[in-house]
Amino acid sequence: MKYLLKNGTVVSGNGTEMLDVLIDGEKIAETGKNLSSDDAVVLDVSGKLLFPGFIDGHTHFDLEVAKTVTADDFESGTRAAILGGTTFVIDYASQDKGGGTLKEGLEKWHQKADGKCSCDYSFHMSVVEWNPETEREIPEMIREGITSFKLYMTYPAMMVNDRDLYKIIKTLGEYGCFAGVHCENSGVIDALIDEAKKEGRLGPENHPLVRPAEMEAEAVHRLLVIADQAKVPVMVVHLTSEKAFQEILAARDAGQKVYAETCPQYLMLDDSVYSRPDFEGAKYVCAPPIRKKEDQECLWKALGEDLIQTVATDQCSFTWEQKNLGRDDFTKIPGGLPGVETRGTLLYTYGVREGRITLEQMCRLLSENAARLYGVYPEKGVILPGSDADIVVFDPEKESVISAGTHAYRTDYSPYEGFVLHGGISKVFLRGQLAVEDGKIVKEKLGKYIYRGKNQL
Ligand code: DUC
Ligand code: ZN
Repeated sequence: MKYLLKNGTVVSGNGTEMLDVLIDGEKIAETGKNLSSDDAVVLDVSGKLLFPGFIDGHTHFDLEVAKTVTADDFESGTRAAILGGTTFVIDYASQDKGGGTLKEGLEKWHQKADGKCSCDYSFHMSVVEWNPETEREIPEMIREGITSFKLYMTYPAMMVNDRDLYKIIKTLGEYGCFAGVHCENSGVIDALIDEAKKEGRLGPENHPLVRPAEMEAEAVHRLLVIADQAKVPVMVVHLTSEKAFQEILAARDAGQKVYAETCPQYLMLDDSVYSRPDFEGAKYVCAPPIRKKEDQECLWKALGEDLIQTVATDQCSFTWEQKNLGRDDFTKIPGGLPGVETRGTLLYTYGVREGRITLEQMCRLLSENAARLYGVYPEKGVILPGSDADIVVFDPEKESVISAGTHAYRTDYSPYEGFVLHGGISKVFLRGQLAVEDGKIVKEKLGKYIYRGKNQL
């Protein structure tokens, strides 16, 4: 099937240009002025922005958290993703603690995802235990297209100690791979939780108090010292706070390569959400927590100065009933928020339109940088001849209001209820197939597993 998109504005990481785009089969065949074709379906996209399909490098679909499972699995989650212009998600597969292998983790995640996805998908691999067998499995993972890994400095079921953190980071570096790391100081957080419980402070307003920004910054600092010793680049995932950001800047000033990712919830919301009445704060419980207004402003400024490489979602959704599992004890509230459906439109409305970032930066943050980092550039992340025809036709004039009544998630609330959006997704092409039209999925389950190469950023 061929499509010719006429008169759109193609956005890339380094400019915008009015160009026609010819799609032939799964690929972009040509871009240029005044293109014509005898056998293509011609679509007039004047006034629209054409972005390379958005890439979300941080999702959790069908994940067990706090004795329950996320409301959205790969089926509903990737439907929401493609409706939001995301054509490629990278979810976190995981090894099980207590003798699990990486291979078993990968098989488990393929079972969760294969045949269910409406956008392309891949996995990072969470390494939660390090032993000679795990080490031997790293090249096997690379052959399976997994070139990025995840490490946790918190959560007893997932975290690795500093010795293993160093060993894993160093080994990954030997293979040209890197890890994204969840940075929070586990021990002090546990102690602060003990204090809160002893004092009978059990409501969600205590969640940000037991996971303070200082304990994120401490873990970021420690991670970066360890990665420096290993002489390997590393990524801080879901960066939330100015204090942690300062640690990244200091390491970069000293010559270290450090990547950073933040998420829409840390840009759009502040910690007053935890004090909302009637247990509403539970909806916003996630780790690390949502921070203060000053942190929010720091993160926006960092995006505008190209000091954060990507905005991913950390999508991890729960229903209100699931959040109520922690009614009597905030530490039992399953942590996480939905996000894949509105990442692009929120970043456009509150980033580009507010003058905080440019269109080119939006393209780099949502698409191009992630494609380079996660080893799929230039197949993905750019609109160029030979690239996958993953294209978001974005209408800058469309207006809407976020509401749980209309969203695609299986959650019965939205953390962004009532937020106004300027700009919306008109069409989405996934490898040349029209998957979304007028805000509706017209072809589903087109997604395929993507074997990734190595980081090029
Ligand atoms: N944080 C969350 O809030 N949920 C899932 C994983 C994570 O790190
Ligand atoms: Zn996460």
